[in-house]
Amino acid sequence: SRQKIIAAVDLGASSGRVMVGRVGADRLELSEAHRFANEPVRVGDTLHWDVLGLYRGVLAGLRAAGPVDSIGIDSWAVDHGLIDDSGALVGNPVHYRDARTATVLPELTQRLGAERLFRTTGLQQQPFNTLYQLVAASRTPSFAVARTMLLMPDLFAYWLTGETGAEYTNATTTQLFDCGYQDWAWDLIADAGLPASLFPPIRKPGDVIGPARDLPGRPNVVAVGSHDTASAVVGVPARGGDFAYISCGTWSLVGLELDGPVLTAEARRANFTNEGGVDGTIRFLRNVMGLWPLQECMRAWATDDIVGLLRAAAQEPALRSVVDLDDPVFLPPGDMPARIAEACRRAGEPVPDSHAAFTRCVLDSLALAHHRAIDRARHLTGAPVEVVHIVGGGARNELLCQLTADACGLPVLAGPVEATALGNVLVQARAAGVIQGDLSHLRSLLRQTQAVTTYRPAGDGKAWRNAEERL
Ligand code: LFR
Repeated sequence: SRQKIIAAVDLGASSGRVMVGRVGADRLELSEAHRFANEPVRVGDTLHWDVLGLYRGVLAGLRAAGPVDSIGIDSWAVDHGLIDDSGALVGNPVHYRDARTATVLPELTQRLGAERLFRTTGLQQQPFNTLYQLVAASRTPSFAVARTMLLMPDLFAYWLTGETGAEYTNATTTQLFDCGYQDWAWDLIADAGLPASLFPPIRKPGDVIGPARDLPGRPNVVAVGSHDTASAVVGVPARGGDFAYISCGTWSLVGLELDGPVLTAEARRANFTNEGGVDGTIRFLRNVMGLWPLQECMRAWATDDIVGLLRAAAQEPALRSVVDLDDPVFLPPGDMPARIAEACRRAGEPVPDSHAAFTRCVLDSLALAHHRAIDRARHLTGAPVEVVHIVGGGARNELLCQLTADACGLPVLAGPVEATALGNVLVQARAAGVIQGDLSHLRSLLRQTQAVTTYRPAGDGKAWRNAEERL
């Protein structure tokens, strides 16, 4: 039978991977060709991505993958490189957790108006939105020679193919894309003082970008949902429409798949975002702090024994200390245990006294935040939610999945862990013609081929309501 071999490059905030998918009408198998660390580098006051190191990992992975029919690239959103007339990188791309935009967000919001920003772009307010990053960059000397802004996956696609463009799903995360007109928000761009010429033409998931010039066989690079969360949502093995999803990794992206944006004042105040999904869907979601606080605690403790930590955390008393993980104090890197302890102190919660207690505090707080976001999403849209899908690395975290089921009072279906790579592969497979149909069809192939674990809610939710009150 007809089958394709497809490479998915998936770059996450803590690691990158190149996965190989084998896809046929009834077949979807994924294996890992290469995984590499993504380690940001602080130079002076600025936190950078090591983009050349990442590109080295991408190339090594694509070589390890062997002959493939096509390649798709996704990564975290909003970050970008600027290139000059000759195609050279202007400066080194900056990490979205860098502090350079701290004063730009309030300044621009004041100047452009929060309502206008939301009505036009549908986007949440985050200090790291590309809008604020570009305005900060525009005040540096090198900006004068910048000609084109390339979002991360588009930058790597450019290095592979020589073609420039902006993939749609990721472009919608910039806060510079008009969710009504479905093009760059030219008026906003002008009023922000940014040159229109910086923004390349939009391409859609499934579009062929061009052949990878330096790889054997010159396979085509194909646009996918290049925002990792867009690919992850494609990779949710949902049956029907009454589901909420949590794409859980460094972030938890918690929300619903909708047909159109929700641009109410209520949605804006709740800091929900309307991001563009594959096939014209809207990802109506909230950025919840995710596993980042735990990752940062582990970095501070110099341990990578996540299994041991989770086992110990499961033995800790439930809901002893909870913190509001939506608080932006948790956003930057740095001594996370100290910040959690301080948040507990301020809120009158017992300060965790062991690694296990800190871990439990983060997971209880995260499950609460998951519930809060799902509840808000339901309320803001009126949409029914019967089941919560958890995909991404967090789907492997049994304690978190159970706590989320308990906090939400809903069944949690966990998996696949590699939903992002699977969503990336599926969109390429469809572009290649080896599978057909809409998202529900792609998802039925996921349900046939990928393992999913069910967690039933335990308890009556009272303890969770009480903890919620304490926040
Ligand atoms: C997840 C993610 C989120 C985005 C954040 C920053 O990896 O892409 O969707 O808000 O990273 O880019």
